Amino acid sequence: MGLLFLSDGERAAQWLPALEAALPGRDIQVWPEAEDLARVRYAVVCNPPAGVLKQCPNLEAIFSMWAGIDHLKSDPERPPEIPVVRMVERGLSTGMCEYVVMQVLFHHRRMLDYRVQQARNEWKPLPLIPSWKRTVGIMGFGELGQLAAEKLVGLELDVAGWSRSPKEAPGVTCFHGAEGLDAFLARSEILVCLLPLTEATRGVLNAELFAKLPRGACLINAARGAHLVDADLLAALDSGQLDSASLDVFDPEPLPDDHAFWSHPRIVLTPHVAAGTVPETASQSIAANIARHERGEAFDAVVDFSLGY
Ligand code: NDP
Ligand code: OXD
Repeated sequence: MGLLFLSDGERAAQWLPALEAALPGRDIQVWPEAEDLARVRYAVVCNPPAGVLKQCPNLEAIFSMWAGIDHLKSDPERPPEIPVVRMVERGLSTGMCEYVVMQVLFHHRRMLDYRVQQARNEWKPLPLIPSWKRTVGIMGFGELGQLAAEKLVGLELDVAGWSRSPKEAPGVTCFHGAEGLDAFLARSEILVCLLPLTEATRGVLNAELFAKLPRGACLINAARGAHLVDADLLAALDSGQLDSASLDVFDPEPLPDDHAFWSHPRIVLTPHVAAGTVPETASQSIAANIARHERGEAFDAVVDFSLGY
């Protein structure tokens, strides 16, 4: 009994050698060439085509190729009783740490202002704030948020994290829940969103939240486009409540050609590339999780659908 690789697009060529190396001797079938869905115990999925998973009578777990699970919406018939495992793996984590550190330093060191000055041939050093006096808030202090925070603490930035449940992390001031949000926002000069997209977090980056940040704060959104109310960001940039933003994710993607974000002078934009799953390390993570399950232990990183992540 084996594994089904179920994806849209051309991913199989990259993934198959990685899965075979991590799971030697396993029977691996690739959709749509799969011959016998009764042999499938585990499915590795990305935007799964509707109705395929329910045809696997012996399925024990669904591994999402991504950390976010919103792509599972493509299959409304996914069997709800089968556990879904989020992607947690070294390639994704290191990619996100790089992106967060890069963008935080970009804003901390006022690179947007220097770009404007360069365009004017203007030689003008701006005040330099020591890193320990720069406050950074990580909204969504989970797998990726905690790893990114660790790197920022290593750069001596003054880091806080906000999560649903209480957390502790060395060198980080931790806040949680609705009761901790205002104090967390009030001290976040650079706000990084790494929340999952759920009913509770959709549209959370809005005018009311921006008003609670220190004036002139910067926003970094590397989570999902639907966390952000686009018009509220534009208004906050226009009013000066926000100084600038780095956006990696959009709703919809690709960002439409005529969207105001493309040409906004205070927005730095990337096409959903903050981090990407690396098939080699992701396959090792899937293999370790399958081994855990086959020893009779619980899977790591199982999605709690009552919370939506
Ligand atoms: P985790 O599930 O590990 O962490 C999520 C964090 O958000 C947890 O700290 C959780 O709290 C917190 N959280 C969830 N809901 C709430 C809420 N209502 N209020 C307060 N805190 C909340 O996820 P990951 O760190 O692995 O990934 C986060 C997201 O990053 C993904 O869902 C995905 O959308 C995005 N992503 C984007 C990528 C890109 O390239 N742009 C790449 C990879 C991921 P608690 O700890 O209490 O559970
Ligand atoms: C993810 C992503 O969720 O790449 O893994 O966005």
